[in-house]
Amino acid sequence: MSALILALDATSRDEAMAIAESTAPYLDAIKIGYPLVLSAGLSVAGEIAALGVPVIADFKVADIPNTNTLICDQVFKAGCSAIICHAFPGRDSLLACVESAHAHGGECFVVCEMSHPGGAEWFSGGVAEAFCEMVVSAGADGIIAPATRPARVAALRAIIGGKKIYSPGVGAQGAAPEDVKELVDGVIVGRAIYTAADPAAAAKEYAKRCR
Ligand code: NUP
Repeated sequence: MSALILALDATSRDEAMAIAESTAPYLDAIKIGYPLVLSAGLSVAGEIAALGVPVIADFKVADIPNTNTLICDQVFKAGCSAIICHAFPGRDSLLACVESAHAHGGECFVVCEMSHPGGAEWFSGGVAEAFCEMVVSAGADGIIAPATRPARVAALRAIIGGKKIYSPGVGAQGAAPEDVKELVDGVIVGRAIYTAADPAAAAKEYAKRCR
């Protein structure tokens, strides 16, 4: 059983808000990122949060510690509840994100292995495991791990224990909720919901399949 998180990568504010409003009753969170924020502005985070749905900012933050702090502080001030960061810049950079998140009562998630085919080229060769160790030592709240490779999700779960796993790759990238719903805390679904003819009906169906 897992939560359902909509990846709202629509590129217009009005379209995004219409989808957010109609799907909100079936969602546990909405993930926003560059596609929406670069078109609609960061204020869209507050508008979505005002619907009563927690907002996860998928900015894959990957800079020096000071810049990471500046980015994360803006994200949380805008109304987001969680930030997604990269681990490869190092433990100090990740720690800056964790500290900003926790100072604002939010959460920090770390990309440990990506869901697309190329994600297996680099992340799968021991790198994801090293990132998971860093997640534990830096006190981050959870990881992003691929629904497209459930065996890898299980391997990473063994390292992070009870920390959260949010898992993209369901729908357009080919995985099904049933592939990972018992292994993860949240399934992330984007195009299969927001480009559906009836996004609310699609969200309702995915929510049922995550339970
Ligand atoms: O490994 C990752 N894979 C992935 O698809 C890490 C991510 N953050 N994502 C994001 O999840 C991706 O950027 C998109 O916002 C969402 C998946 O969307 P879709 O493939 O379901 O449309």
